[in-house]
Amino acid sequence: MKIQKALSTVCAFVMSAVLLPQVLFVPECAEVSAAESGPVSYYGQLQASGNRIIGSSYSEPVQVKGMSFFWSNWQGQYWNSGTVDRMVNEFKCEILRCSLGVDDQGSIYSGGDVGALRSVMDAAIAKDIYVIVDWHSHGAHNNPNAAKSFFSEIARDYGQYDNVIFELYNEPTQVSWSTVKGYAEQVIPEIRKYSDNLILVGTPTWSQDVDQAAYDPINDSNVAYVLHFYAGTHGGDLRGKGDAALNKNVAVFVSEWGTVNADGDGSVNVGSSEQWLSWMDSNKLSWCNWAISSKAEGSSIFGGDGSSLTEAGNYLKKILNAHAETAVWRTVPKSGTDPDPQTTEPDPQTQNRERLALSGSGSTVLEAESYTSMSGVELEDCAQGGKNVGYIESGDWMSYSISVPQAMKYELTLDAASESGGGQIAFSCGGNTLGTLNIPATGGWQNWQQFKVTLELPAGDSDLKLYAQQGGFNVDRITFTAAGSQASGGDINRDGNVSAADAVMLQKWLLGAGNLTDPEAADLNGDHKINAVDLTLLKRRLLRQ
Ligand code: IDC
Repeated sequence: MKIQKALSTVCAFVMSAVLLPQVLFVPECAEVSAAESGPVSYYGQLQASGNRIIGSSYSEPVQVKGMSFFWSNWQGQYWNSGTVDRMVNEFKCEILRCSLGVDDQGSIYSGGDVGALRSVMDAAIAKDIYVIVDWHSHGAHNNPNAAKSFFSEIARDYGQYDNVIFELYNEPTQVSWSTVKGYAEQVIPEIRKYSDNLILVGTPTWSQDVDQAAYDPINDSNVAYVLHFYAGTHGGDLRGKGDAALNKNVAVFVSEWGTVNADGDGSVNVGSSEQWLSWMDSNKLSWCNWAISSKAEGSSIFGGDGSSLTEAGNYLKKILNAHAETAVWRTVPKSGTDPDPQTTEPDPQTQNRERLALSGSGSTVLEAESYTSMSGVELEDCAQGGKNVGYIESGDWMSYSISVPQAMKYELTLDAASESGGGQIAFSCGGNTLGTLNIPATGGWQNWQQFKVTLELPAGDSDLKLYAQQGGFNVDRITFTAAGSQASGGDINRDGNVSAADAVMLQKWLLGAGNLTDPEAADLNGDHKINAVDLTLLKRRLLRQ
């Protein structure tokens, strides 16, 4: 059970103060208000999903942006809630990275920094933003035990907060990926005892060889690999490594980047920074910039007086403020939440729309235009009669109120049309992605074909969302066929249909003749045996069809 961090009441705040006995928080209680609701309440826990990161309450790619603290042992004066508040209020950070100073032998420079780390984490949680706990070392693999005990303690105390992200190793230098991976495989289980939150793993050569990690990924379902760059030094070659990793379908996280040279100094390289920023935007890569510091070097956002903004500071503030203008959590009400009654006219097409009750057997047809809410789509006359949903572009979605008697699999058959193909739909309920479907070209915007996907729908009332990861298709109707545990089966000869030919193939095989092209599809009742029961189930299903 995750603890909700929408700290909308003082009560909730006191509760977290009790859970985390950091007395430090308590004097701030009075300041907590409903306005503190931030990206974490909106997106939920961050989760690696293919080469993107999504949220546990938001099934589309999430990109969050913010700043990195400097080495705690050298710029500890910023490690407090005042800085967190300034970063959130003035810079509009959605994430902060805490670079806990750890030496090349893998030991914390100053044990006292952990207290400061905790107070920064508490402040970030109170602000409802994400916070990275970064084991900021160039030699962490030399001392896995130190990292294990540190992360175990932090995960125990903070792992239940969706806000928290664990970064195991800032930047390995000249060590092989297998060494880094071996280290990570020792530390990850310590965290997993308490938390399934996102874990970031640094990569060889100052976290540049993200491609090497992608070729030999870690066996854990919520890991992203770290890419660091400095715009004054790095360009297209390093982006190529990032692309290679993404093409291997792993999640990538830019937990640190600089506008300046790789030594942390020099002036802001605006041209190169813009190229990197647009590359990160197009790949939905989350990032933190180096650094919250007033050390006399180009990457510091604060000047010698400790508070005024440097060239880098002004630049970062501008970029982060611009991001805030379009950040989804600030601008888009959550689907399923009531739009503001003062400002939104009821949509005559969707008001009074009834919840579609799906039965536990047989088929139910849903007209695609009977959504209860949508974003970006339009209706048009359909060659199959009535209307269809059209003009679906990437990022558009439709949501349908459904009700399911018990959690079970349904085969969805979409009547879809696409002139040029490339469409990709993600189906989700309550923010959980249930499955995806590709829509290839059908030869025209009104040339309808049927495409199938099997989804396990949750019991009770829910909102089923069709989200266009890639647009360029129309939908006319969706047929739900209850499939119980047999949904994915049946297409034994893999010709794309469940038909009498499949029953013939299964029957022959049961009689000792011929092969099953897809033996898994022949296990219709999912009991891991293929026998006459499966044949009977298949025949019944064909009769129903
Ligand atoms: C740098 C600081 C610099 C300090 C040095 C110590 O900017 O003042 O003397 O650390 O090692 C990184 C590292 C980050 C570096 C930064 C700039 O993660 O710790 O900070 N950098 O060199 N990777 C690439 C660049």
